Amino acid sequence: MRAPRAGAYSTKTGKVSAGQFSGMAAGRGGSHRRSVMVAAHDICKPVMHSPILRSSSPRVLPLLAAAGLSLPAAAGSFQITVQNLAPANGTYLTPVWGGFHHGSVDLFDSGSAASPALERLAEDGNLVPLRADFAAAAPAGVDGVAGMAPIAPGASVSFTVTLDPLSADTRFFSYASMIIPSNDAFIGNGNPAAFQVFDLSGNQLLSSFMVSGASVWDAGTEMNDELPANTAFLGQAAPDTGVAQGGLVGLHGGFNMPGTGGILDNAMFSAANIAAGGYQVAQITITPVPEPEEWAVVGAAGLIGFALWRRRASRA
Ligand SMILES: [Ca+2]
Ligand SMILES: [Ca+2]
Repeated sequence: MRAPRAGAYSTKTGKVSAGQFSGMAAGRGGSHRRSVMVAAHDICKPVMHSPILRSSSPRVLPLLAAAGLSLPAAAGSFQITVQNLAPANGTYLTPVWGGFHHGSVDLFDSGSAASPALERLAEDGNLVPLRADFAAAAPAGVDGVAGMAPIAPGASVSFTVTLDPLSADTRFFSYASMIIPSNDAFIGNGNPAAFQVFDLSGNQLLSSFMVSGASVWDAGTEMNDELPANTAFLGQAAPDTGVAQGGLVGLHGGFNMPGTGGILDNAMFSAANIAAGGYQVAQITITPVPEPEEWAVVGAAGLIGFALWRRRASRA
């Protein structure tokens, strides 16, 4: 048991107010940088897209490609959406952090002790220290948080950022979120280069990936006793409550067996067995958002296409 700290994530009722999370998401500043280590589980089934329309704005590519037109690369808005893929009575997620960076922002290494910031994320869903570390490690990076409260199975949340696809400062993506309920389970990529979103020409390489139950991490900072009083989203009443583990970050491997009074014995989480075959935790998508003027271009392109189609149809 450690002393409670402010910025908590937990209640006796299993409900958390939006205010607690919006506060957590706000902080930046501090310092943190660690070595790079690649783990196969960091990659979590990326869906790679072949380069599309070189020298074209990714914001309007799908529609312009259909119309046979292209625009020069430019900065624009991108929406990052997180869907909780857990089944009913499965795991929830704390608000999901996502950051775009230069490729060497290292959140953690499997087999090494968690940073203080990762511990706060994994035990309480507190993103303030992690965002501070990110700001220090990637001063020209861009980040945001999806969701303001626990994200239920089936729910989708998102945030929007402005990115320059040609910038080396925001070419790579990292993410992190706590699995709830749990002592210190989380999802995230320890390999900073696991998710390259743009190539050197600004083409979008990655638009979506899934996170499976088999790739859930244990921060190694808190014993997995799953006692309600120690477990966020069950009965934990204050942050940083639990039995210190003193371990290393590693794959979680699943909750305690049913019948032991743990998470899976709670009716609300009877289907939260992350170790079950095929269990999916989340899907994360990164989608360009057309600007209003681009919709006008797209609309014009559609009219041109329609006119060409009519001309061809009338000749037939
Ligand atoms: Ca643990
Ligand atoms: Ca705890």
